Amino acid sequence: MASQETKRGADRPGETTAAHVIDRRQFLQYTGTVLGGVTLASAAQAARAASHDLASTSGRGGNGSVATARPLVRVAADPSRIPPPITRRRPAVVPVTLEAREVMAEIEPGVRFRFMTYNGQIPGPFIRVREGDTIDLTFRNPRTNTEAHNVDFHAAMGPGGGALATWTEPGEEAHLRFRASYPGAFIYHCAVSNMDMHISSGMFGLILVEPKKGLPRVDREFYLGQHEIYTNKPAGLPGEHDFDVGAMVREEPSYVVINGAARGLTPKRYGAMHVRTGSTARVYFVVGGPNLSSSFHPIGNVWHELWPEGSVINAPLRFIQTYAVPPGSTTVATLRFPVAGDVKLVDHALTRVVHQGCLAVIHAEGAHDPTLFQAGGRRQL
Ligand SMILES: [Cu+2]
Repeated sequence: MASQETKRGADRPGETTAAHVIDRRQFLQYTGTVLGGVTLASAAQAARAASHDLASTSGRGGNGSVATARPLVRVAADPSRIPPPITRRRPAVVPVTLEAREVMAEIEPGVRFRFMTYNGQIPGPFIRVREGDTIDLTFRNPRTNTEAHNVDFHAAMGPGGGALATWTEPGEEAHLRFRASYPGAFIYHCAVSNMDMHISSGMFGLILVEPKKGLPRVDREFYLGQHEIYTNKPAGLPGEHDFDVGAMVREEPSYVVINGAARGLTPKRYGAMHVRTGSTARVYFVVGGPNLSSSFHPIGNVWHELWPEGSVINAPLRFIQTYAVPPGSTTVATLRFPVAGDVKLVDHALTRVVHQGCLAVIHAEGAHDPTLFQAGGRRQL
């Protein structure tokens, strides 16, 4: 198998051609939540309207940080960018290259943040191997970085999951070989001394170790990762946000995001995921944290099968509405789409959806049986 080094999704234009653009009101209707009183987000919106500190005028970052005159990269991983299911029946040595990249990008339009990533994307590249394979990892920390980085694989049996073996300063490269001796979907993450900050800045991803007999066939697969970002300004306030260690210690994030971007995988930003009615999809979901669990829920649907902890070797749970996924873990779950329309993937701690950006959309297109679901219209009383 060829190297699984994933090309940077960061500087691709993204899927911005979605047909359905929602405004904030629709967004709130979608999530079934109504704002009352003055909120953090609405205050931030007012501040945004009043502010002249727009990203487009930049060149002067806050607190002496980098200028942003050049276009900002996209860190949100393409949820469809997953290596195909493995068909071979013998173990292989799988070369994998991960590179730590510290990049300035937007959490939401106008809000800049210095992310730390694997290969420029959040979550990091989806690594797919088969039980019994050997991962031959090259880990690079380019000279242009400012921090030490490494990788702790929960799929690796050995000290630190490889954290010490891969610990590199800027300008260094390290190598690690390990055998994927047990199946499942596992997180990998940075594990240097201030690992909580590095994970909160984006350094986590998922490695799938397929069981020897493979996984059930599905029509589509999607790759999503949730984590929280602790910044020194309220969510939505334009300009550059710096990392706020105090907020992290208090566990009070500004943002809780899916794939590194506030409402990133929605029609209004990089685009929704798309499926056909009658199809099936498998979702690989990793929670980086570093501190918050996700109450993972598909609005207007149900997890038809769900493998807790990504333990795909076990029998799945059936028809699960909301499932808790702790930091440092994963879940694998399937959806079916008998009805056309949007399925919104959220953390059902809904403040994180309304005020902190935790939303991704799967849009199902096609015909469906109206006896299963049909809106009856509305009228004035
Ligand atoms: Cu790191």
